[in-house]
Amino acid sequence: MFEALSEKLNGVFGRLGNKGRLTERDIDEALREVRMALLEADVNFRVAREFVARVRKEALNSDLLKSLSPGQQVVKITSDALVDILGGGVHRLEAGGRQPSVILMVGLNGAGKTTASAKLARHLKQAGQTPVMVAADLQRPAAIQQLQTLGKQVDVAVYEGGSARSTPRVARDGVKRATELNAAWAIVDTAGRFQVDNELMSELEAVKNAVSPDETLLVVDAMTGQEAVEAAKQFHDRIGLTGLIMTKMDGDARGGAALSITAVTGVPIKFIGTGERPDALEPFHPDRLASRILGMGDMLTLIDKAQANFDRAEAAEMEKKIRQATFDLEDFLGQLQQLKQMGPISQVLEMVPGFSAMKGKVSVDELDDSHLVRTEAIIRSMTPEERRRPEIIGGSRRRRIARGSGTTPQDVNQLLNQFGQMQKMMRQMMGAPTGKRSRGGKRQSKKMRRMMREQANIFNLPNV
Ligand SMILES: Nc1nc2c(ncn2[C@@H]2O[C@H](COP(=O)(O)OP(=O)(O)OP(=O)(O)O)[C@@H](O)[C@H]2O)c(=O)[nH]1
Ligand SMILES: [Mg+2]
Repeated sequence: MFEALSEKLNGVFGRLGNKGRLTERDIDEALREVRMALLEADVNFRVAREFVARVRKEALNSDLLKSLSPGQQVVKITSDALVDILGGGVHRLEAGGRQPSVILMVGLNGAGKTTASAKLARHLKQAGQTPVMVAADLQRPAAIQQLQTLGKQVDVAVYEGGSARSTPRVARDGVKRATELNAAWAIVDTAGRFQVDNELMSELEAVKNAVSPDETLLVVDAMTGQEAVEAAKQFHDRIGLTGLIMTKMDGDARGGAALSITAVTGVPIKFIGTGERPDALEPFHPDRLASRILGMGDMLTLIDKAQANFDRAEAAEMEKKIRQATFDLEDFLGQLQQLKQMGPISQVLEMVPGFSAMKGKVSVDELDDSHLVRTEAIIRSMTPEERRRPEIIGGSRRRRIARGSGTTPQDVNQLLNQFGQMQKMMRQMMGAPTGKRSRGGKRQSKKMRRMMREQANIFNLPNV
């Protein structure tokens, strides 16, 4: 997401930061580049123009030109402006005053409505609330079945209207069913169209009148760029939206739609979709995205993800093992699996501050998912005894493991060496006896140890 924009902005601000003091001309030059970068990212031209004008005004009004770290202040002003155009704070789902609260999902064909319905259902369920999904797409023959399959995956009840042919009727009956089931939420999935047309809008108006939704969420495909923005304007004018779900952010390198849509329509993005699976949904945090774009990383989302995926008790157990230096390859395998659950490693790493600047300097081969898969295959080909005591692995065992995992004895060797180093590192950072004592004194090493431990807790994997 936002790779090109992020890279360009980092370049501009990097050059600016290298200058001691700034002149008005320096700022204008930088902002011209910022504007170009925004336009290349497919940001709506009016939004780009207003954005740059605001940053310029604030930069010149501040004491920036006299300050000693003007570059940093420009970044701060830009970051605040980005947060604003992205919608300010987090916009949560608003429950209505009755049971169930109704969410109406609308959008063009293929935007991701049905997938997003299931993702939302899962999200609500994880928050301890009971959702019911209502299959009110009577256009596409397979739509009901698609929702039912997803319902099974996320373990959420799906209402379907049988032979009923009236969409408002099915929607209303579905909400009634949700009431009977004592559900807190009813999520109504509707049919899409290839473009915004009168027929679609009339149908949605009728559904809206039938169920009086608390939330009317437009699902838009980030990859369609300014078309998504245009569609959002039309939907909002006609039926009134309370929020947006921007899907396929994982496939959208430019990010223009996300950066323009709220500024153009006034409707906030509530969630973003970052993959096809039901767990690939994130509440939208403008501040985190802004810092991600400006290359400041996104530790908060990473921590959220880590917390959602990691079991506290298990993490404590791991820490103990690391501290006592009994962390073995079996544990390592468990860690790899948890890491994989957080999403593609490239996406996870993108959130680490400074990683965008590091990109290209680190060997990608060491970071991509295929490396994880290979590592996993090697460990899986070991016997439990070998996983516990890798030191017993000699030449013939090595060859057997390589054969079993479709790798080479060198690969196995490499993994064992890396693991050995990792164990050594863990012992050092957890303060287990290493025989040596650094000259830096107690205070520093204590602080360092705490920092490392915190990091190890976040990743639950010390060598990333
Ligand atoms: N990569 C990626 N794919 C997504 C995302 N959301 C949905 N998709 C995919 O987009 C395609 C269309 O998704 P649907 O949920 O069926 O879209 P829809 O809006 O319900 O489509 P219609 O009912 O035909 O209008 C599917 O292949 C989904 O897997 C996302 O966030 N990322
Ligand atoms: Mg659908």
